[in-house]
Amino acid sequence: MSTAPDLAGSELEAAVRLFELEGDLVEIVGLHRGHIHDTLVSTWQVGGESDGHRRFVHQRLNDRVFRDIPALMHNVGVVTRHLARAGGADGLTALALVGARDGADYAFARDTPWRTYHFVEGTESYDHPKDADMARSAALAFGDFQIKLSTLPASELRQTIPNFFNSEARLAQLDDACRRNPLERVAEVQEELAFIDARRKQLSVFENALRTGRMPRRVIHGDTKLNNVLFDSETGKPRCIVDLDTCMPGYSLFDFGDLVRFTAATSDEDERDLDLVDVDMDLFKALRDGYMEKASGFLNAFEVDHMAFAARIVTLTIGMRFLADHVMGDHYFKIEREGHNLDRARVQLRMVETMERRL
Ligand code: GN1
Ligand code: MG
Repeated sequence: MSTAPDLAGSELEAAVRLFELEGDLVEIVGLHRGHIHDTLVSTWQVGGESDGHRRFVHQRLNDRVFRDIPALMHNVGVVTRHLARAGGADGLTALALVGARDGADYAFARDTPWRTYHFVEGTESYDHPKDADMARSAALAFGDFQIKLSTLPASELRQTIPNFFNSEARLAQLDDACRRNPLERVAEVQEELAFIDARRKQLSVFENALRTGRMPRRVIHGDTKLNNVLFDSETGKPRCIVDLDTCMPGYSLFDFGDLVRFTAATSDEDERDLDLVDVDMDLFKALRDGYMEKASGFLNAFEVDHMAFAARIVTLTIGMRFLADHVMGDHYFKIEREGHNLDRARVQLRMVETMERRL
Protein backbone atom coordinates (compact mmCIF):
# COMPACT_ATOMS: atom_id res chain seq x y z
CA MET A 1 0.00 0.00 0.00
CA SER A 2 2.78 2.45 0.69
CA THR A 3 5.83 3.98 -0.88
CA ALA A 4 6.73 6.15 2.08
CA PRO A 5 10.20 6.03 3.59
CA ASP A 6 10.97 3.69 6.47
CA LEU A 7 7.38 3.05 7.53
CA ALA A 8 5.33 -0.09 7.00
CA GLY A 9 1.97 0.19 5.26
CA SER A 10 0.11 -0.63 8.45
CA GLU A 11 1.83 2.23 10.28
CA LEU A 12 0.95 4.68 7.54
CA GLU A 13 -2.60 3.49 7.58
CA ALA A 14 -2.76 3.92 11.34
CA ALA A 15 -1.41 7.47 10.96
CA VAL A 16 -3.90 8.58 8.30
CA ARG A 17 -6.77 7.02 10.23
CA LEU A 18 -6.06 9.41 13.11
CA PHE A 19 -7.79 12.08 11.03
CA GLU A 20 -11.47 12.80 10.49
CA LEU A 21 -11.76 11.06 7.11
CA GLU A 22 -14.70 9.09 5.75
CA GLY A 23 -15.04 6.27 3.27
CA ASP A 24 -12.87 3.31 2.33
CA LEU A 25 -9.16 3.78 2.11
CA VAL A 26 -8.05 2.88 -1.43
CA GLU A 27 -4.32 3.65 -1.41
CA ILE A 28 -1.50 5.66 0.11
CA VAL A 29 1.38 6.83 -2.07
CA GLY A 30 4.49 8.86 -1.30
CA LEU A 31 4.89 12.35 -2.74
CA HIS A 32 8.48 13.36 -3.29
CA ARG A 33 8.41 16.98 -2.20
CA GLY A 34 10.34 19.36 0.04
CA HIS A 35 13.55 19.04 2.04
CA ILE A 36 12.00 18.74 5.50
CA HIS A 37 8.84 16.64 6.05
CA ASP A 38 7.70 13.32 4.55
CA THR A 39 4.58 13.71 2.42
CA LEU A 40 1.96 11.14 1.39
CA VAL A 41 -1.31 11.22 -0.48
CA SER A 42 -4.25 8.98 0.45
CA THR A 43 -7.26 8.19 -1.72
CA TRP A 44 -10.66 7.33 -0.25
CA GLN A 45 -13.75 5.89 -1.89
CA VAL A 46 -16.82 7.68 -0.62
CA GLY A 47 -20.55 7.05 -1.03
CA GLY A 48 -20.26 4.00 -3.25
CA GLU A 49 -19.28 3.87 -6.92
CA SER A 50 -21.45 6.80 -7.96
CA ASP A 51 -19.83 9.33 -5.64
CA GLY A 52 -16.14 8.88 -6.26
CA HIS A 53 -12.72 9.35 -4.81
CA ARG A 54 -11.34 11.96 -2.44
CA ARG A 55 -7.69 12.61 -1.81
CA PHE A 56 -5.79 14.02 1.16
CA VAL A 57 -2.21 15.10 1.79
CA HIS A 58 -0.55 13.78 4.94
CA GLN A 59 2.72 14.99 6.34
CA ARG A 60 4.90 13.36 8.91
CA LEU A 61 6.33 16.45 10.55
CA ASN A 62 10.05 16.81 11.05
CA ASP A 63 10.42 17.60 14.73
CA ARG A 64 14.21 17.90 14.55
CA VAL A 65 13.74 20.94 12.31
CA PHE A 66 10.54 22.20 13.94
CA ARG A 67 11.33 21.66 17.60
CA ASP A 68 8.13 23.29 18.73
CA ILE A 69 5.39 21.37 16.91
CA PRO A 70 2.56 22.97 18.93
CA ALA A 71 3.83 26.42 17.84
CA LEU A 72 4.13 25.26 14.21
CA MET A 73 0.61 23.87 14.14
CA HIS A 74 -0.76 26.85 16.04
CA ASN A 75 0.53 29.08 13.22
CA VAL A 76 -0.72 26.80 10.45
CA GLY A 77 -4.16 26.73 12.09
CA VAL A 78 -4.26 30.52 12.52
CA VAL A 79 -3.03 31.19 8.97
CA THR A 80 -5.30 28.68 7.17
CA ARG A 81 -8.37 30.01 9.00
CA HIS A 82 -7.37 33.61 8.37
CA LEU A 83 -6.89 32.90 4.64
CA ALA A 84 -10.23 31.10 4.45
CA ARG A 85 -11.92 34.17 5.97
CA ALA A 86 -10.04 36.50 3.60
CA GLY A 87 -11.74 34.68 0.71
CA GLY A 88 -10.57 34.27 -2.85
CA ALA A 89 -12.42 36.38 -5.39
CA ASP A 90 -9.30 36.10 -7.54
CA GLY A 91 -9.66 32.34 -7.94
CA LEU A 92 -7.23 31.58 -5.13
CA THR A 93 -8.39 29.06 -2.55
CA ALA A 94 -6.94 28.63 0.93
CA LEU A 95 -5.18 25.47 1.96
CA ALA A 96 -7.40 23.70 4.53
CA LEU A 97 -6.50 21.34 7.35
CA VAL A 98 -8.41 18.18 8.17
CA GLY A 99 -8.76 17.85 11.93
CA ALA A 100 -7.72 14.82 13.89
CA ARG A 101 -10.45 12.63 15.42
CA ASP A 102 -9.76 14.20 18.82
CA GLY A 103 -10.43 17.69 17.39
CA ALA A 104 -6.81 18.89 17.25
CA ASP A 105 -5.07 20.13 14.09
CA TYR A 106 -2.45 17.37 14.29
CA ALA A 107 -2.02 13.96 15.83
CA PHE A 108 0.73 11.67 17.08
CA ALA A 109 1.33 8.21 15.66
CA ARG A 110 4.02 6.40 17.68
CA ASP A 111 5.37 9.69 19.07
CA THR A 112 5.62 11.23 15.61
CA PRO A 113 3.47 14.23 14.71
CA TRP A 114 1.29 14.11 11.59
CA ARG A 115 -1.06 16.56 9.91
CA THR A 116 -3.52 16.31 7.03
CA TYR A 117 -4.67 18.76 4.34
CA HIS A 118 -7.42 18.54 1.75
CA PHE A 119 -5.86 17.73 -1.62
CA VAL A 120 -6.32 20.58 -4.10
CA GLU A 121 -7.55 18.67 -7.15
CA GLY A 122 -6.93 19.75 -10.72
CA THR A 123 -3.68 21.57 -10.06
CA GLU A 124 -0.01 21.23 -10.93
CA SER A 125 3.23 22.61 -9.52
CA TYR A 126 6.45 23.51 -11.29
CA ASP A 127 10.13 23.86 -10.39
CA HIS A 128 10.67 26.15 -13.38
CA PRO A 129 8.12 28.52 -14.91
CA LYS A 130 6.83 27.60 -18.37
CA ASP A 131 7.15 31.26 -19.39
CA ALA A 132 7.37 34.80 -18.02
CA ASP A 133 3.59 34.94 -17.64
CA MET A 134 3.68 32.06 -15.21
CA ALA A 135 6.44 33.75 -13.20
CA ARG A 136 4.47 36.99 -13.13
CA SER A 137 1.31 35.26 -11.96
CA ALA A 138 3.21 33.49 -9.16
CA ALA A 139 4.60 36.84 -8.01
CA LEU A 140 1.11 38.33 -8.08
CA ALA A 141 -0.16 35.42 -6.01
CA PHE A 142 2.56 35.85 -3.37
CA GLY A 143 1.98 39.62 -3.33
CA ASP A 144 -1.71 38.96 -2.81
CA PHE A 145 -0.83 36.48 -0.05
CA GLN A 146 1.17 39.17 1.77
CA ILE A 147 -1.76 41.57 1.47
CA LYS A 148 -4.05 38.96 3.03
CA LEU A 149 -1.55 38.32 5.81
CA SER A 150 -1.27 42.05 6.52
CA THR A 151 -4.57 41.92 8.42
CA LEU A 152 -3.30 39.14 10.66
CA PRO A 153 -1.72 40.62 13.82
CA ALA A 154 1.84 39.36 14.25
CA SER A 155 1.08 38.79 17.93
CA GLU A 156 -1.19 35.88 16.95
CA LEU A 157 1.76 34.01 15.48
CA ARG A 158 4.69 32.28 17.15
CA GLN A 159 8.29 31.93 15.99
CA THR A 160 8.29 28.37 14.66
CA ILE A 161 12.06 28.49 14.17
CA PRO A 162 13.94 31.29 15.98
CA ASN A 163 15.83 33.79 13.80
CA PHE A 164 14.67 31.98 10.69
CA PHE A 165 14.99 35.01 8.36
CA ASN A 166 17.88 36.66 10.19
CA SER A 167 20.95 36.73 7.92
CA GLU A 168 23.26 37.78 10.76
CA ALA A 169 22.15 34.81 12.83
CA ARG A 170 22.57 32.51 9.80
CA LEU A 171 26.13 33.78 9.41
CA ALA A 172 26.77 33.13 13.10
CA GLN A 173 25.43 29.58 12.67
CA LEU A 174 27.80 29.00 9.76
CA ASP A 175 30.73 30.42 11.75
CA ASP A 176 29.81 28.13 14.62
CA ALA A 177 29.55 25.09 12.32
CA CYS A 178 33.03 25.87 10.96
CA ARG A 179 34.47 26.25 14.46
CA ARG A 180 33.05 22.87 15.43
CA ASN A 181 33.97 21.25 12.12
CA PRO A 182 32.75 17.79 13.26
CA LEU A 183 33.55 15.99 9.98
CA GLU A 184 36.56 18.06 8.98
CA ARG A 185 34.74 19.32 5.93
CA VAL A 186 35.84 22.93 6.41
CA ALA A 187 39.08 22.44 4.49
CA GLU A 188 37.17 21.58 1.30
CA VAL A 189 34.91 24.66 1.43
CA GLN A 190 37.51 27.41 1.78
CA GLU A 191 36.55 29.03 -1.52
CA GLU A 192 32.89 29.20 -0.53
CA LEU A 193 33.77 30.59 2.90
CA ALA A 194 35.95 33.30 1.35
CA PHE A 195 33.09 34.29 -0.95
CA ILE A 196 30.76 34.66 2.04
CA ASP A 197 33.40 36.40 4.15
CA ALA A 198 33.73 39.14 1.53
CA ARG A 199 29.99 39.87 1.92
CA ARG A 200 29.70 39.91 5.73
CA LYS A 201 28.64 43.54 5.94
CA GLN A 202 25.85 43.07 3.41
CA LEU A 203 24.35 40.39 5.63
CA SER A 204 23.61 43.05 8.27
CA VAL A 205 21.81 45.52 6.01
CA PHE A 206 18.30 44.17 6.56
CA GLU A 207 18.80 43.44 10.25
CA ASN A 208 20.02 47.03 10.72
CA ALA A 209 17.02 48.34 8.79
CA LEU A 210 14.69 46.33 11.00
CA ARG A 211 16.44 47.54 14.17
CA THR A 212 16.26 51.19 13.14
CA GLY A 213 12.70 50.93 11.81
CA ARG A 214 13.64 51.83 8.24
CA MET A 215 12.08 48.53 7.22
CA PRO A 216 8.93 47.24 8.92
CA ARG A 217 8.51 43.74 10.30
CA ARG A 218 5.62 42.05 8.50
CA VAL A 219 4.03 38.62 8.42
CA ILE A 220 5.29 36.78 5.33
CA HIS A 221 5.03 33.39 3.64
CA GLY A 222 8.70 32.59 4.20
CA ASP A 223 9.25 29.94 1.52
CA THR A 224 8.14 31.38 -1.81
CA LYS A 225 9.49 28.71 -4.11
CA LEU A 226 7.55 28.42 -7.36
CA ASN A 227 6.57 24.86 -6.44
CA ASN A 228 4.70 26.21 -3.43
CA VAL A 229 2.12 27.63 -5.85
CA LEU A 230 -0.45 25.19 -7.22
CA PHE A 231 -1.56 26.20 -10.72
CA ASP A 232 -4.96 25.27 -12.12
CA SER A 233 -4.43 22.55 -14.75
CA GLU A 234 -7.04 24.06 -17.04
CA THR A 235 -6.66 27.82 -16.74
CA GLY A 236 -2.96 27.83 -15.84
CA LYS A 237 -3.69 30.41 -13.12
CA PRO A 238 -2.52 30.15 -9.49
CA ARG A 239 -5.16 28.36 -7.39
CA CYS A 240 -3.54 27.80 -4.01
CA ILE A 241 -0.42 28.69 -2.07
CA VAL A 242 0.94 25.85 0.01
CA ASP A 243 3.65 25.24 2.62
CA LEU A 244 2.61 27.59 5.40
CA ASP A 245 5.22 26.34 7.89
CA THR A 246 7.26 29.52 7.87
CA CYS A 247 4.38 32.04 7.81
CA MET A 248 5.50 34.29 10.61
CA PRO A 249 6.86 37.77 11.23
CA GLY A 250 9.74 38.54 8.88
CA TYR A 251 10.25 41.19 6.22
CA SER A 252 8.39 41.44 2.89
CA LEU A 253 11.50 41.51 0.76
CA PHE A 254 12.48 38.08 2.04
CA ASP A 255 9.55 36.63 0.10
CA PHE A 256 10.46 38.59 -3.00
CA GLY A 257 14.14 37.62 -2.77
CA ASP A 258 13.34 33.94 -2.29
CA LEU A 259 10.94 34.06 -5.23
CA VAL A 260 13.72 35.38 -7.47
CA ARG A 261 16.30 32.94 -6.05
CA PHE A 262 14.23 29.96 -7.07
CA THR A 263 12.01 31.05 -9.95
CA ALA A 264 14.43 33.13 -12.02
CA ALA A 265 17.17 30.49 -11.74
CA THR A 266 18.11 28.86 -15.02
CA SER A 267 19.22 25.68 -13.23
CA ASP A 268 17.91 23.34 -10.57
CA GLU A 269 18.64 24.23 -6.97
CA ASP A 270 21.13 21.36 -6.74
CA GLU A 271 22.70 21.50 -10.23
CA ARG A 272 26.24 20.12 -10.30
CA ASP A 273 27.32 21.88 -13.48
CA LEU A 274 27.79 25.44 -12.28
CA ASP A 275 28.07 26.68 -15.85
CA LEU A 276 24.31 26.14 -16.11
CA VAL A 277 23.61 28.43 -13.14
CA ASP A 278 22.38 31.88 -14.06
CA VAL A 279 19.56 34.31 -13.43
CA ASP A 280 17.07 34.79 -16.27
CA MET A 281 16.51 38.54 -16.60
CA ASP A 282 13.14 38.22 -18.35
CA LEU A 283 11.90 36.10 -15.50
CA PHE A 284 13.38 38.52 -12.95
CA LYS A 285 11.51 41.42 -14.55
CA ALA A 286 8.28 39.42 -14.70
CA LEU A 287 8.63 38.60 -10.99
CA ARG A 288 9.40 42.21 -10.08
CA ASP A 289 6.46 43.57 -12.10
CA GLY A 290 4.02 40.96 -10.78
CA TYR A 291 5.07 41.45 -7.17
CA MET A 292 5.02 45.25 -7.47
CA GLU A 293 1.53 45.22 -8.92
CA LYS A 294 0.34 44.00 -5.51
CA ALA A 295 3.04 45.27 -3.17
CA SER A 296 3.60 48.81 -4.41
CA GLY A 297 0.64 49.80 -2.26
CA PHE A 298 2.35 48.85 0.99
CA LEU A 299 6.12 48.78 0.44
CA ASN A 300 8.02 51.82 1.72
CA ALA A 301 10.78 53.61 -0.23
CA PHE A 302 13.56 51.61 1.46
CA GLU A 303 11.89 48.34 0.48
CA VAL A 304 11.31 49.41 -3.13
CA ASP A 305 14.97 50.47 -3.39
CA HIS A 306 16.23 47.13 -2.06
CA MET A 307 14.33 44.61 -4.18
CA ALA A 308 17.28 43.45 -6.29
CA PHE A 309 19.54 43.50 -3.22
CA ALA A 310 17.02 41.27 -1.42
CA ALA A 311 17.37 38.65 -4.14
CA ARG A 312 21.13 38.56 -3.50
CA ILE A 313 20.90 38.53 0.29
CA VAL A 314 18.21 35.85 0.51
CA THR A 315 20.09 33.68 -2.00
CA LEU A 316 23.33 34.14 -0.08
CA THR A 317 21.61 33.40 3.23
CA ILE A 318 20.04 30.18 1.97
CA GLY A 319 23.38 29.23 0.45
CA MET A 320 24.97 29.69 3.90
CA ARG A 321 22.30 27.46 5.45
CA PHE A 322 23.04 24.65 2.96
CA LEU A 323 26.76 25.10 3.56
CA ALA A 324 26.41 25.06 7.36
CA ASP A 325 24.34 21.87 7.12
CA HIS A 326 26.98 20.27 4.91
CA VAL A 327 29.71 21.20 7.42
CA MET A 328 27.65 19.83 10.33
CA GLY A 329 26.91 16.52 8.56
CA ASP A 330 23.51 17.03 6.85
CA HIS A 331 21.12 16.84 9.77
CA TYR A 332 18.71 19.53 8.59
CA PHE A 333 17.98 19.31 4.84
CA LYS A 334 17.27 15.84 3.48
CA ILE A 335 19.96 14.66 1.08
CA GLU A 336 19.84 12.09 -1.70
CA ARG A 337 23.55 11.92 -2.45
CA GLU A 338 26.91 12.58 -0.87
CA GLY A 339 27.70 16.30 -0.95
CA HIS A 340 24.12 17.23 -1.87
CA ASN A 341 24.00 20.22 0.47
CA LEU A 342 27.38 21.40 -0.78
CA ASP A 343 26.06 21.24 -4.36
CA ARG A 344 23.02 23.25 -3.28
CA ALA A 345 25.22 25.81 -1.51
CA ARG A 346 27.46 26.20 -4.55
CA VAL A 347 24.47 26.88 -6.79
CA GLN A 348 23.24 29.60 -4.42
CA LEU A 349 26.66 31.27 -4.30
CA ARG A 350 26.98 31.15 -8.07
CA MET A 351 23.51 32.71 -8.32
CA VAL A 352 24.67 35.54 -6.04
CA GLU A 353 27.65 36.12 -8.29
CA THR A 354 25.48 36.34 -11.41
CA MET A 355 22.94 38.54 -9.63
CA GLU A 356 25.71 40.95 -8.63
CA ARG A 357 26.54 41.34 -12.29
CA ARG A 358 23.04 41.45 -13.72
CA LEU A 359 20.50 42.89 -11.29
C1 GN1 B 1 13.24 24.12 2.84
O1 GN1 B 1 11.21 21.78 2.61
P1 GN1 B 1 11.12 22.94 1.71
O2 GN1 B 1 11.70 22.61 0.40
O3 GN1 B 1 9.72 23.48 1.63
C2 GN1 B 1 13.42 25.20 3.91
C3 GN1 B 1 13.41 26.58 3.29
C4 GN1 B 1 14.48 26.68 2.23
C5 GN1 B 1 14.24 25.57 1.20
C6 GN1 B 1 15.33 25.57 0.17
C7 GN1 B 1 11.62 24.96 7.19
O4 GN1 B 1 11.94 24.19 2.33
O5 GN1 B 1 13.66 27.54 4.29
O6 GN1 B 1 14.46 27.92 1.61
O7 GN1 B 1 14.19 24.29 1.82
N1 GN1 B 1 12.40 25.09 4.93
C8 GN1 B 1 12.72 25.11 6.24
O8 GN1 B 1 14.93 24.82 -0.92
O9 GN1 B 1 13.88 25.22 6.63
MG1 MG C 1 8.99 24.88 2.88
